[in-house]
Amino acid sequence: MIRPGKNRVNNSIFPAPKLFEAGIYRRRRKELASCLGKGLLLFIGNQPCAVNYAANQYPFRQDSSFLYYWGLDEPGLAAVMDLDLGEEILFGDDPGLEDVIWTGPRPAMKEKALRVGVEKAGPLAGLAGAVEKARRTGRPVHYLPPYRRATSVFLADLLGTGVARIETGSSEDFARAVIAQRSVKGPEETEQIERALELTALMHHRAMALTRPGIREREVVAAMQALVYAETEGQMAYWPIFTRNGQIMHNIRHHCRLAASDLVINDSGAESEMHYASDITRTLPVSGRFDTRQKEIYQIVNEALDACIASLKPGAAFLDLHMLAGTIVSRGLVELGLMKGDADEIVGLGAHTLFFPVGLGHMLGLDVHDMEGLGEDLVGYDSSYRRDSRFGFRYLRLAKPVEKGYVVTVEPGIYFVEELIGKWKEQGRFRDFINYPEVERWAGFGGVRLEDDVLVTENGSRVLGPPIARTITEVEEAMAR
Ligand SMILES: [Mn+2]
Repeated sequence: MIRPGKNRVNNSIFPAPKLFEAGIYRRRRKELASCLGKGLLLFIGNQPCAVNYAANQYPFRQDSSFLYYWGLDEPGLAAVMDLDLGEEILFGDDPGLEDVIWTGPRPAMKEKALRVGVEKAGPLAGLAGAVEKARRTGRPVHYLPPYRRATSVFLADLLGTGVARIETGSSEDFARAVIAQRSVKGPEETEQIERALELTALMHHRAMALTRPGIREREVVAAMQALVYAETEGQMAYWPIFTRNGQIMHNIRHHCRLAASDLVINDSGAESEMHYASDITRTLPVSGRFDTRQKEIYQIVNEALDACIASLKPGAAFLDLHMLAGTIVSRGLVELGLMKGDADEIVGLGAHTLFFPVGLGHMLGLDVHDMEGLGEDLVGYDSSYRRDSRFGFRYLRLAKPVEKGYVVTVEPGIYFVEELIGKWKEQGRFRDFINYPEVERWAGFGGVRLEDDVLVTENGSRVLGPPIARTITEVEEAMAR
């Protein structure tokens, strides 16, 4: 359990390498090789990313698939797996004296390669030769879809083609094999996610204690960021959402001052030291006590979250859980007089998407939307679950059945998006199911979202990480602290 300020300190010039034991990376690569037939698998690590000029850089974030198979968390690396020769080579440059002067000493490539179970290492300039040799003998060169333009340009130079061709020419078989493997988390990975969640629990409880009328959103965000940096020197897993305008799904502005009547959505998570993400949402009454309306909506969302977690097990289609959440939301809104009619009929037609227009959740791992860069449909859909193009369904990131070892987020919500309500009312959309005059009386309510991170187990599921106040009583108690 993380206690603030009690983490280990290492005063040598080198930070301690944050790696799993070499055997884990070796096993992962062996399994990948056995899934794919012939040719060369090319892995391009991320490069430094300039803010406003080359030497002023964003904090470095390694590519997640590179981290998964090769572990090394620094810029300027690439790797190949030669499936025909059974050979693995890591490419990267040893630091020269100038590098040492500016950025300090670093271990040699050879030494770093051994830490992740790779015997051959060479300078980055050698990569072109390895690729050229494979292509001369007519063997295919596979790479994963690039999501940074710098990687596309690097690949275009390497393969002697244009950026546009690079961006459409990645290997789907390679991506599918990586997704199959990364979807099922090993115990070393769920442990990392739980470490991120320990920090996230501290963040959320700190936010609960700080949130009060008159405070600015960014003050609370700053307190959460301070915790993450002090404990891991790392980053949050994504830019935090902390807003009184929680009806805006990805509202990353923090400029507002909170008032007693507001609800505030806190959707924020930390990265573990080895870059595994957490993704937690809580909704707080700024006054410290939920009023009647806030309680009513909150209870529905909380019930939907409990029901979906209880139904999560191997073989359960995530789309069915999404529909279950929609049914509970609809039933609750009918009871409150905001909707009319039968909950199953409402969900079948999609009328509830006025209040719940987004998906129930997504995969979680090294990326907060895990593996989304490899192809959202490849991650969340399969041959029997195709993306539904209707409004309110097309945003679903995950629909297919889950398997043991998957880690997913479950994040139902109820949102009052005034522009959407206005448009639907004007069109008379689902007027048999939506009580528009009543809905309009809730203008300015905002939104409620609750989100936990859940591991699919042998027979069911387990909510990962330490408990984070979620019931009405727990949240009110945490806010009173
Ligand atoms: Mn999420």
